Amino acid sequence: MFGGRASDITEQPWQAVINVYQARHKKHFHRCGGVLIDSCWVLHTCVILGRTYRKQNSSSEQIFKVEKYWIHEQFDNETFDNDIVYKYTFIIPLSPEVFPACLPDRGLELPDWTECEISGYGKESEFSAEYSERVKRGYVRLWPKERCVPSVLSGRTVTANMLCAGDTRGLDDACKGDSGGPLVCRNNDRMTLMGVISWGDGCGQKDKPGVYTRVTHYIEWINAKIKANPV
Ligand code: 4AZ
Repeated sequence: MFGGRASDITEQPWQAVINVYQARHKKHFHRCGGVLIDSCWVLHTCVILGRTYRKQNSSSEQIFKVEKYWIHEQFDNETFDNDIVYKYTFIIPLSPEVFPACLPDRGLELPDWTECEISGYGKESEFSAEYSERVKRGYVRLWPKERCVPSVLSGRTVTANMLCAGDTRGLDDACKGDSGGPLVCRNNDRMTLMGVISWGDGCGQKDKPGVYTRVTHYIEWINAKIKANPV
Protein backbone atom coordinates (compact mmCIF):
# COMPACT_ATOMS: atom_id res chain seq x y z
CA MET A 1 0.00 0.00 0.00
CA PHE A 2 1.08 3.45 -0.90
CA GLY A 3 0.79 5.65 2.22
CA GLY A 4 -1.41 4.24 4.94
CA ARG A 5 -0.16 3.04 8.29
CA ALA A 6 1.03 -0.15 9.88
CA SER A 7 -1.97 -1.90 11.32
CA ASP A 8 -2.87 -5.00 13.28
CA ILE A 9 -4.91 -7.85 11.87
CA THR A 10 -7.59 -7.36 14.56
CA GLU A 11 -8.32 -4.02 12.88
CA GLN A 12 -9.24 -5.75 9.60
CA PRO A 13 -9.85 -9.38 10.52
CA TRP A 14 -11.36 -10.12 7.07
CA GLN A 15 -8.00 -9.51 5.36
CA ALA A 16 -6.45 -12.61 3.77
CA VAL A 17 -3.00 -13.21 2.31
CA ILE A 18 -2.83 -15.40 -0.76
CA ASN A 19 0.42 -17.19 -1.46
CA VAL A 20 1.28 -19.54 -4.27
CA TYR A 21 3.71 -22.40 -3.94
CA GLN A 22 6.33 -22.66 -6.65
CA ALA A 23 7.77 -26.15 -6.72
CA ARG A 24 10.79 -24.95 -8.72
CA HIS A 25 11.85 -22.64 -5.89
CA LYS A 26 10.39 -24.84 -3.12
CA LYS A 27 8.88 -21.68 -1.66
CA HIS A 28 5.65 -19.81 -1.18
CA PHE A 29 5.39 -16.44 -2.90
CA HIS A 30 3.06 -13.59 -2.08
CA ARG A 31 0.43 -13.32 -4.77
CA CYS A 32 -2.19 -10.91 -3.52
CA GLY A 33 -4.83 -10.15 -0.93
CA GLY A 34 -8.25 -11.63 -0.30
CA VAL A 35 -11.33 -10.96 1.78
CA LEU A 36 -13.22 -13.25 4.11
CA ILE A 37 -16.93 -12.67 3.54
CA ASP A 38 -18.59 -15.50 5.35
CA SER A 39 -17.20 -18.02 7.76
CA CYS A 40 -16.34 -20.29 4.85
CA TRP A 41 -15.70 -18.17 1.78
CA VAL A 42 -12.83 -16.09 0.55
CA LEU A 43 -13.33 -13.63 -2.24
CA HIS A 44 -10.98 -12.92 -5.14
CA THR A 45 -8.02 -13.28 -7.26
CA CYS A 46 -5.62 -14.99 -5.79
CA VAL A 47 -5.22 -18.20 2.08
CA ILE A 48 -3.76 -17.14 5.20
CA LEU A 49 -6.04 -15.47 7.68
CA GLY A 50 -5.19 -13.83 11.00
CA ARG A 51 -1.66 -12.60 10.24
CA THR A 52 -0.35 -9.13 11.04
CA TYR A 53 3.10 -9.83 9.55
CA ARG A 54 3.05 -11.22 6.04
CA LYS A 55 5.84 -13.79 6.46
CA GLN A 56 5.76 -14.38 10.20
CA ASN A 57 3.78 -17.18 11.76
CA SER A 58 1.28 -16.18 14.37
CA SER A 59 -0.72 -18.19 16.88
CA SER A 60 -3.90 -16.52 15.58
CA GLU A 61 -3.38 -17.54 11.96
CA GLN A 62 -5.25 -20.11 9.94
CA ILE A 63 -3.89 -21.54 6.72
CA PHE A 64 -6.19 -23.07 4.13
CA LYS A 65 -5.58 -24.87 0.94
CA VAL A 66 -8.11 -23.62 -1.56
CA GLU A 67 -10.31 -26.52 -2.59
CA LYS A 68 -12.27 -24.96 -5.40
CA TYR A 69 -12.52 -21.60 -7.02
CA TRP A 70 -14.54 -19.86 -9.67
CA ILE A 71 -13.32 -17.04 -11.85
CA HIS A 72 -16.22 -14.93 -13.04
CA GLU A 73 -17.57 -16.33 -16.31
CA GLN A 74 -17.33 -12.89 -17.97
CA PHE A 75 -13.91 -11.90 -16.63
CA ASP A 76 -12.13 -9.79 -19.24
CA ASN A 77 -8.39 -10.11 -19.09
CA GLU A 78 -7.83 -6.89 -21.07
CA THR A 79 -10.02 -4.46 -19.16
CA PHE A 80 -10.32 -6.36 -15.84
CA ASP A 81 -14.10 -6.17 -16.14
CA ASN A 82 -15.75 -8.66 -13.73
CA ASP A 83 -12.54 -9.01 -11.71
CA ILE A 84 -13.85 -11.33 -9.06
CA VAL A 85 -12.89 -14.82 -8.01
CA TYR A 86 -14.63 -16.94 -5.47
CA LYS A 87 -12.72 -19.41 -3.37
CA TYR A 88 -14.20 -22.16 -1.36
CA THR A 89 -12.33 -23.16 1.72
CA PHE A 90 -13.40 -24.98 4.86
CA ILE A 91 -15.30 -23.88 7.87
CA ILE A 92 -13.15 -21.20 9.38
CA PRO A 93 -13.30 -20.67 13.14
CA LEU A 94 -13.80 -17.00 13.89
CA SER A 95 -11.75 -14.99 16.37
CA PRO A 96 -10.69 -11.38 16.94
CA GLU A 97 -8.10 -11.94 14.18
CA VAL A 98 -10.31 -13.79 11.71
CA PHE A 99 -13.75 -12.36 11.08
CA PRO A 100 -15.73 -11.72 7.89
CA ALA A 101 -16.76 -8.41 6.39
CA CYS A 102 -20.47 -7.97 5.58
CA LEU A 103 -21.69 -8.11 2.02
CA PRO A 104 -23.75 -5.09 0.96
CA ASP A 105 -27.34 -5.29 -0.24
CA ARG A 106 -27.54 -5.44 -4.01
CA GLY A 107 -28.85 -1.88 -4.34
CA LEU A 108 -26.63 -0.21 -1.74
CA GLU A 109 -25.11 3.06 -2.96
CA LEU A 110 -23.17 5.09 -0.45
CA PRO A 111 -22.84 8.87 -0.87
CA ASP A 112 -20.02 10.21 -3.04
CA TRP A 113 -16.85 10.89 -1.06
CA THR A 114 -17.78 8.47 1.74
CA GLU A 115 -14.56 7.58 3.56
CA CYS A 116 -13.72 3.86 3.44
CA GLU A 117 -10.81 1.65 4.49
CA ILE A 118 -8.45 -0.40 2.39
CA SER A 119 -5.85 -2.84 3.65
CA GLY A 120 -3.17 -5.18 2.45
CA TYR A 121 0.44 -6.34 2.38
CA GLY A 122 1.14 -4.83 -1.05
CA LYS A 123 4.07 -2.68 -2.19
CA GLU A 124 4.67 0.77 -0.73
CA SER A 125 5.25 2.24 -4.17
CA GLU A 126 4.85 1.06 -7.73
CA PHE A 127 8.51 0.21 -8.26
CA SER A 128 9.52 -1.07 -4.84
CA ALA A 129 11.07 -4.50 -4.90
CA GLU A 130 9.40 -5.86 -1.82
CA TYR A 131 5.91 -6.28 -0.49
CA SER A 132 5.06 -4.80 2.86
CA GLU A 133 6.02 -7.04 5.76
CA ARG A 134 3.24 -5.83 8.00
CA VAL A 135 -0.41 -5.37 7.10
CA LYS A 136 -1.27 -1.75 6.42
CA ARG A 137 -4.49 0.20 6.45
CA GLY A 138 -5.38 3.34 4.53
CA TYR A 139 -8.33 5.62 3.96
CA VAL A 140 -9.84 6.46 0.60
CA ARG A 141 -13.05 8.15 -0.49
CA LEU A 142 -15.63 6.90 -2.99
CA TRP A 143 -15.42 8.94 -6.18
CA PRO A 144 -18.56 10.11 -8.00
CA LYS A 145 -19.37 7.85 -10.97
CA GLU A 146 -19.06 10.79 -13.41
CA ARG A 147 -15.42 11.17 -12.50
CA CYS A 148 -14.56 7.48 -12.74
CA VAL A 149 -13.73 7.65 -16.45
CA PRO A 150 -10.83 6.70 -18.76
CA SER A 151 -9.46 10.26 -18.88
CA VAL A 152 -8.36 10.08 -15.23
CA LEU A 153 -6.81 6.62 -15.76
CA SER A 154 -4.57 7.13 -18.79
CA GLY A 155 -7.34 6.11 -21.17
CA ARG A 156 -7.94 2.66 -19.76
CA THR A 157 -11.44 1.23 -19.99
CA VAL A 158 -13.68 1.76 -16.97
CA THR A 159 -16.94 -0.21 -16.81
CA ALA A 160 -20.05 0.04 -14.66
CA ASN A 161 -18.76 -2.98 -12.71
CA MET A 162 -15.88 -0.91 -11.35
CA LEU A 163 -15.76 1.85 -8.78
CA CYS A 164 -13.11 4.45 -8.18
CA ALA A 165 -11.81 5.47 -4.78
CA GLY A 166 -8.92 7.62 -3.77
CA ASP A 167 -7.46 9.82 -1.11
CA THR A 168 -8.23 13.44 -1.92
CA ARG A 169 -5.03 14.36 -0.04
CA GLY A 170 -3.09 12.15 -2.47
CA LEU A 171 -1.77 10.05 0.36
CA ASP A 172 -3.24 6.56 0.61
CA ASP A 173 -3.76 4.16 -2.30
CA ALA A 174 -3.69 0.44 -2.99
CA CYS A 175 -0.62 -0.82 -4.83
CA LYS A 176 0.82 -3.98 -6.36
CA GLY A 177 0.10 -7.03 -4.25
CA ASP A 178 -2.96 -5.50 -2.59
CA SER A 179 -5.37 -6.68 -5.29
CA GLY A 180 -8.00 -9.07 -4.04
CA GLY A 181 -8.09 -7.21 -0.74
CA PRO A 182 -10.93 -5.23 0.78
CA LEU A 183 -12.43 -1.78 0.44
CA VAL A 184 -14.82 -1.68 3.38
CA CYS A 185 -17.14 1.17 4.32
CA ARG A 186 -19.13 1.69 7.48
CA ASN A 187 -22.85 1.20 6.81
CA ASN A 188 -25.32 0.96 9.70
CA ASP A 189 -22.32 0.39 11.94
CA ARG A 190 -21.14 -2.65 10.01
CA MET A 191 -17.99 -2.83 7.96
CA THR A 192 -19.39 -3.58 4.53
CA LEU A 193 -17.40 -4.82 1.55
CA MET A 194 -18.12 -2.31 -1.21
CA GLY A 195 -15.05 -3.00 -3.32
CA VAL A 196 -12.31 -5.50 -4.06
CA ILE A 197 -8.93 -3.96 -4.91
CA SER A 198 -8.46 -4.52 -8.62
CA TRP A 199 -6.18 -2.20 -10.61
CA GLY A 200 -4.93 1.33 -11.10
CA ASP A 201 -2.56 3.55 -13.03
CA GLY A 202 0.47 3.41 -10.78
CA CYS A 203 0.12 4.01 -7.06
CA GLY A 204 -0.62 7.18 -5.14
CA GLN A 205 -0.44 9.50 -8.12
CA LYS A 206 -2.19 12.80 -7.55
CA ASP A 207 -5.81 12.87 -8.73
CA LYS A 208 -5.71 9.27 -9.94
CA PRO A 209 -8.08 6.94 -8.12
CA GLY A 210 -7.61 3.25 -7.51
CA VAL A 211 -10.09 0.99 -9.29
CA TYR A 212 -12.13 -1.58 -7.41
CA THR A 213 -14.58 -4.31 -8.38
CA ARG A 214 -18.09 -3.03 -7.55
CA VAL A 215 -19.24 -5.73 -5.14
CA THR A 216 -22.93 -4.72 -5.24
CA HIS A 217 -23.00 -6.00 -8.83
CA TYR A 218 -21.97 -9.51 -7.74
CA ILE A 219 -24.26 -10.28 -4.80
CA GLU A 220 -26.41 -12.64 -6.83
CA TRP A 221 -23.37 -14.27 -8.38
CA ILE A 222 -21.82 -14.78 -4.93
CA ASN A 223 -25.06 -16.08 -3.42
CA ALA A 224 -25.51 -18.50 -6.31
CA LYS A 225 -21.99 -19.88 -5.70
CA ILE A 226 -22.67 -20.27 -1.99
CA LYS A 227 -25.99 -22.00 -2.63
CA ALA A 228 -24.56 -24.36 -5.21
CA ASN A 229 -21.68 -25.36 -2.91
CA PRO A 230 -22.91 -25.92 0.61
CA VAL A 231 -20.19 -26.54 3.17
C1 4AZ B 1 -2.06 -4.07 -8.52
O1 4AZ B 1 -1.24 -4.22 -9.43
C2 4AZ B 1 -2.61 -2.72 -8.25
N1 4AZ B 1 -3.29 2.16 -7.21
C3 4AZ B 1 -3.72 -2.60 -7.44
C4 4AZ B 1 -4.23 -1.33 -7.18
C5 4AZ B 1 -3.64 -0.20 -7.74
C6 4AZ B 1 -2.52 -0.33 -8.54
C7 4AZ B 1 -1.99 -1.60 -8.80
C8 4AZ B 1 -4.23 1.14 -7.45
O2 4AZ B 1 -2.43 -5.06 -7.84
